[in-house]
Amino acid sequence: MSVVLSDYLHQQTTTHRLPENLAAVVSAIAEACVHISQQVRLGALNGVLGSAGSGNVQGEEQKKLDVIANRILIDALSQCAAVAGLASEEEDNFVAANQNGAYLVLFDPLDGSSNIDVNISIGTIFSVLAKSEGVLNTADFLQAGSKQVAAGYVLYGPQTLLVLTLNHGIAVFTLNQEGVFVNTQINPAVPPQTREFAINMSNQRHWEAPVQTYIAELLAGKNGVRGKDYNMRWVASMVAEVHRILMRGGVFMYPKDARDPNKPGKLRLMYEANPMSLLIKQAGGLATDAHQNILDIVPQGLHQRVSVILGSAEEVEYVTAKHAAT
Ligand code: AHM
Ligand code: MG
Repeated sequence: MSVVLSDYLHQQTTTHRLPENLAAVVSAIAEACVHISQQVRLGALNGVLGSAGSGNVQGEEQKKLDVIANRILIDALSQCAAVAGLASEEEDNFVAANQNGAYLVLFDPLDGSSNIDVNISIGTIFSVLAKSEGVLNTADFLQAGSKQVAAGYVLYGPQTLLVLTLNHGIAVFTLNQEGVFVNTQINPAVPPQTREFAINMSNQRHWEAPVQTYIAELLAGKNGVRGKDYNMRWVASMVAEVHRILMRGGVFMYPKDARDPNKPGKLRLMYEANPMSLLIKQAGGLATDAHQNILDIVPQGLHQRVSVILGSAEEVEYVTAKHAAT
């Protein structure tokens, strides 16, 4: 008999004492993502492609679907009594929800925005934290990734998949025709070694020396110090890249570069790097910012950016060690 998301959450409440109100938060996120998936699938038929004509707090152009997905998540999660507050890539400040809520949800409503209009995989990334007592403020959200009580993503690709961790392994669900997430895989494992890397090569001239050296070694293949040929992929959708790595290993990098000295990377710590790092850890992989484990970083701001190197543990250790040596 197939296990659907509500069965899985129920099992977790008994086997791992998952609090019922946390199960309710995860259900609300999943429900919202089913609605987002419907909008993504219809595309031009629903007039949802193209630019929204606005920008977000990070000065990035918003697509119509960025705005729609953000609204769907805020509306759905505000109605969930267990949610105290929300933080979104598309909102300057946190959004207060329910006074008695016990959890905070941080999300990138539609990651990989540059792929929306060209029908390539995109996704929603989410992170759930417990809220401490007292009046909600930004500091409540600034917890290290190791404190996450749940994290995951929904990939809108050839199939819509929910990939979830509650800190006890990973469960993968596939959205069926009836709009129900059905469990299709348990505990994917990232192999420690790999022959596949993902980096935006067009930024090569801006990289720091250790990344230059590392990628040159991979490109040298069998003839170089690594002694094996590597393959490369770049989807420009972090959700798709992380999913590929969870399924077959690899290393994904969006390193700090010299384009804007004020930005320590492109990706955001709280709702991109942290949830992905927890999933990768649960699958036996590793995620660092080239110096330390991403999950140990003490956050300074809701929209803080960070360098990201994640995936197969031995490969991530190799790149991180290269940075320590210089
Ligand atoms: P977004 O949140 O504005 O969509 O940006 C994040 C995305 C990631 O999904 C992806 O890894 C990266 O940006 C791609 O960047 P680039 O277009 O520089 O290759
Ligand atoms: Mg994003």
